Amino acid sequence: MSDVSGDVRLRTDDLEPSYDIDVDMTTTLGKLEIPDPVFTASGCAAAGRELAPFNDLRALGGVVTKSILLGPRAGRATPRMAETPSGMLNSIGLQGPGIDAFLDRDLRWLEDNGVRAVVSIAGTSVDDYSKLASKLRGQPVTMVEVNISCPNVEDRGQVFACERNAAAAVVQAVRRNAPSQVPVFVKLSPDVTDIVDIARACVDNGADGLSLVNTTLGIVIDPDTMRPVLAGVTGGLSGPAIRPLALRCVWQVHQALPEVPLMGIGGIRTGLDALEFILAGASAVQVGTVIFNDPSAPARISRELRAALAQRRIARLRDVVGLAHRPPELSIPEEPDPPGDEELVAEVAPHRSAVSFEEDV
Ligand code: FUM
Repeated sequence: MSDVSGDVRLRTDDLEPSYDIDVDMTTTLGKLEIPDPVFTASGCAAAGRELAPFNDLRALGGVVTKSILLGPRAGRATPRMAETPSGMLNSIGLQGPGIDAFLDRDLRWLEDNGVRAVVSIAGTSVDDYSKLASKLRGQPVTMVEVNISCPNVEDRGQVFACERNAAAAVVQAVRRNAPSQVPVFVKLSPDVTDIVDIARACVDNGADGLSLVNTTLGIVIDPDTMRPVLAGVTGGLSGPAIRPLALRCVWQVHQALPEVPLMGIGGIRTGLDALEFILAGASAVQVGTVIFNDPSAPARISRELRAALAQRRIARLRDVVGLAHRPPELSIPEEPDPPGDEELVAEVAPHRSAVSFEEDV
């Protein structure tokens, strides 16, 4: 699947820091301080085990597990994946072993290996979500991600993320039943007219943060069979093809709700892609589709992001969250000077960095 992650991968060697800056990659997600902003995205590596040979999972922000339902589920009929230009379409249909088996086997493995677990839950009713959230009490869970945006459900009415009251009801139920100290993030769909409206409904009803975005609904037709390629006909489009769409969602939600922590998701395959999401307002990113092409991508992207920040003389990741929203007249120089006595950008407050930088150089 060469095309899935794009063919121009930025090599780590190209981004070796040329400035002697020890970048602090710590990020804040709700009440949590996380040492690294790169997470694996739900659905691209089950519960993370397969990625362990390729990444130090403990060093990543965390592993977002494949969305889990109350009971086991076989998912949709095959074929359920198709390659597309710069992306792929999936219609897995929330296949999984059910919450009890997941807790016994997968969550235990993550705990035993010291990996921060972000447990993604999905259901077909508000009651499903309540029960799933209750099941997480007393479990080694770092965060909960509430997946209300899977496009591969039988009934579009079950895409709770497409309607503000439905989204609000699920979030309320999860927040009431989930362990109180565990941040609840809600994963939204880009397939809405006004994502800020849905984001606001989630936050007003107890979401601690938002994951932006899930896949967007697509279709591929085989010109030989003259039929849809996927047995389920439609599927969720992911990969670099949707990056500008996902970035736009992060931008809009950060602009409207700047205090709300966001995880950016959508076609991230390099450290510079991740940096775009951070600059748009994400405090962390999730890496998904690229893993099919490069299973070591999460660790590589983290290294590349660190190097990209060092090259820009940014000492703390958190200082550039949302920095692209500053007025254009406060631009930083395109080519930073070589290291010298200048103050680091990151020694001033976020969103004011550019001002001081300009004044200082
Ligand atoms: O079909 C699936 O299992 C996909 C889930 C999702 O995109 O949330």
